[in-house]
Formats: sequence, structure tokens, C-alpha cells
Amino acid sequence: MKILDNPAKDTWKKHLARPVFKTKEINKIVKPILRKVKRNGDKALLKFALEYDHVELDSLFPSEQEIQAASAAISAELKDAINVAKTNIERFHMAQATPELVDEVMPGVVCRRKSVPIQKVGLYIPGGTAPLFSTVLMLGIPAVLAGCKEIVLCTPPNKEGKIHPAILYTANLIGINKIVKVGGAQAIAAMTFGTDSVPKVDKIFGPGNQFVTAAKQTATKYGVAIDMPAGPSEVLVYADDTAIPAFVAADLLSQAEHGVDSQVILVTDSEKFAQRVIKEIDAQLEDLPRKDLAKKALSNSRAVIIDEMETALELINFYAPEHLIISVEKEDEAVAGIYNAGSVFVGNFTPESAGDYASGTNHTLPTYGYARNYSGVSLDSFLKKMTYQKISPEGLKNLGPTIEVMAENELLQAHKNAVTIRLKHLKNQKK
Ligand code: HSO
Ligand code: ZN
Repeated sequence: MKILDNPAKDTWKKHLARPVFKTKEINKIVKPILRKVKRNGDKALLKFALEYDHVELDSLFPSEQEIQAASAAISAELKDAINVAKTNIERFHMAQATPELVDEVMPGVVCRRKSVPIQKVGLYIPGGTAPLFSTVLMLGIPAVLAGCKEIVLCTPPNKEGKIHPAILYTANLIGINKIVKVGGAQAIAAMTFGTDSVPKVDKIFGPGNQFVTAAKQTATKYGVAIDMPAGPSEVLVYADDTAIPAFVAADLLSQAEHGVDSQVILVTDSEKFAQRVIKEIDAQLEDLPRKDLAKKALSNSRAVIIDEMETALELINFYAPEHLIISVEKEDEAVAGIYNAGSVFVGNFTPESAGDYASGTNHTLPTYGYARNYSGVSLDSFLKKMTYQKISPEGLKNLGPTIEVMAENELLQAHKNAVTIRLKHLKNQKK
């Protein structure tokens, strides 16, 4: 981990640069996958399973027996843990629901706004090196709570043609009944175009590798919405010497173990503290099963020394981290000064892992600086807001002249007429 001592502001961009993707090369691979799935549907999915997952599937769906076996394979301890997480995530996401808004803005003019579920949603759960069953909770729970009519979950099969039992168990637990064994860009293609087995959806959610990310981006060209643009996971820890170096090291490592391109950043006012954290990282790293991944991630990571809190906050807002842990004495001041972060973890006893799994907040968050202009996944991500209005004859008499004047001045006579014709009708009725 490289230490930067009070870097000049005009060097922040360079020092805090995120990994760059080879979008062109990735799209060269992804485009034909999309084309083949669009053309050949399920047949293409089965072929890709053979090519990429090295398995010949009889069916794209798990059998009832596979679902039962998955439940049997999960320990009681894990089931209990999943239940606690589920309860907290349900509770915090349910609390996000907003009541219907009704307002009579002027006499006889009533406007309403109501949340309506997105009808068909697709959830992607990556396979890869870690079975992210927690992501099933983070995406599935708000989808169910929002009332989405059709929820399809795609996840790649292993070499035996099975879905990881914890993923299958969790999906089944929260009531997702359309589970499909398909991974990668081909899963995104299937949900974009629809196949015999996979419904075409309105919005696709979920993390994935660069191919999945590129495919999701392309999906938007076909009228499908996506949760957010994605990049590798990241955490920034802002700590002073009231923080505990071993805790900070553990937090940085928890994010570094996600993947080689994860980014972890320490911002602190003390070089001595940074040195102690680095020492702790080295010690804790050795016992991690994923130490090779974490080591690579740490090689693009930085410890930044910044003497003044004001400048530190400026740097954090500039970087806009996906996760921000604040462990400083003046924590309220620091928290209040942050406006660009996906999710904020406050105090020495709030590890990012809490939000990753079980506290109730969502772990699908904007990375790659998108915390500047995107929110993390929430109940709202699965809802649209529709507006309604009803105007009474009295209301149109009140508002009509305003509309007429505006329409006339926009040179849109037909708009004006739509009001005038009604006002005339009302006048004639009176006679
Ligand atoms: N930190 C990840 C989420 C996750 N962590 C899932 C563990 N499992 C991205 O925010
Ligand atoms: Zn994580």
C-alpha cells in the first residue's frame, strides 16, 4: 500500500484513478453472445453452458429435488443467520415505502402520485469465486416487497450442473420461483430478449464481471433499464488515532478480498497511524484464504495522509467511494460533511461487513465514482412513480385560462383548443 503525504489537489485524480476497462475488447466478445441468444434462445443458453460452465444441462431450471437437496445441505446455523439478515433487510426496506400522495393544488384540480411496481425484473447472481447468496437477499427482498409481478433470478451452474445450495436455498426462501441456470453475458441477453425459459424483463439488477457489466450496458439499448453502472467494489476508511489499526486493517482487507481490481483507500491525518494499519494488514493477510486476490487489490490501493479534516472530506467527496467507514473523533462533523458516498459506516464498531450481510441496508451500491449521481438499490429501485390528475368543471374554469395563455405563447394552438372547447361547452351548458 503506497502512502501519499498530503498530495496536491490537482494530483488527486491521478492518484485515486480507478482501474480502466478494455470496453472495446470486452464488447467484441459480448456482442456475439447477445446476438446468438437473441436468435437461438434456450438452445444458445444450453450451448453456452457447455462452453463456459463446462456442463451439459438437461434443463435450465433446478428440479424440485435439487431445491430440497439445497435446503438439506445448509446448516441450521446458516439458516438462522440468513433469517436474521432477512428480517433486518425486510424491515429496513419496508420502512422505505412512501404513502400515496394526493393534493388538491387549486380548487377542483387534484393531483396524485403513486408508486407502482416494475412488472418484470431480472436478478443476476454471479457464480465465480464466492457464492454471493447475500446478494439474493439484497435484490430479492425489495423486489418481493415492491410487488413486482415476475421476478426471475439467473445464476450460473457449477460443473455438476447445480446451483450453489446457499443461493438456491435463499432464493427459494424469499419466494423467487423462477430460477434459471444461466450465467454471464448470456444471462443478461436472455433477460433482455426473452427465451422460452427466461422471460424478457423490464429491469435487470445485480453485480457481475466485466462481461456481465458490458452486457447490462448494451441491454439499455433495447429498452431494458438497469440498476446502475457497475465497477469493482471499493471501500474508503477515514480514520484518526481514535480508530483501532487492527479494525481498520480488517475492514480494508474485507473489501480487498472481493477481487483483484477492488480498491481500498485509507485517509488519515497521521502517518504513524497509517504505518500501524499497514503492519496490521500484513499480519492479517497471511491467514486469509483469498490472500492472493487481496494482495493484488492492495497493490492498487493507497493510504493518503491529509492533515486537515476539511481537505480530507473534500478528497472523499471527490473520490465518491462505494463504502465509506468513518472512524474519527469528530465523527458527526465528518458524517455531516459527506455528500458523495454509496453507504456510510460510522464508528469503530461498524464494519462494512454489517451492511454487506445483515444490518438491513442494501449492499448493491454505486461504485466507480457513481456515488456522485446514483443511489444504491432500495425499494424505490423496483418501483416507478406514476402521476394522476382529475380536474372538475370548476377546476378547469380556474386553471383553463392559464393553460390557454401558455399554449398560445408556445404557438401550440391545438393545446389551447383542448381547453377552450371544454370551457365553451361549460358556458353553453349554463345557458
Ligand atoms: N461488498 C460487496 C457485497 C458483498 N460482500 C457480498 C460480501 N458479500 C459489494 O458491495
Ligand atoms: Zn463485501
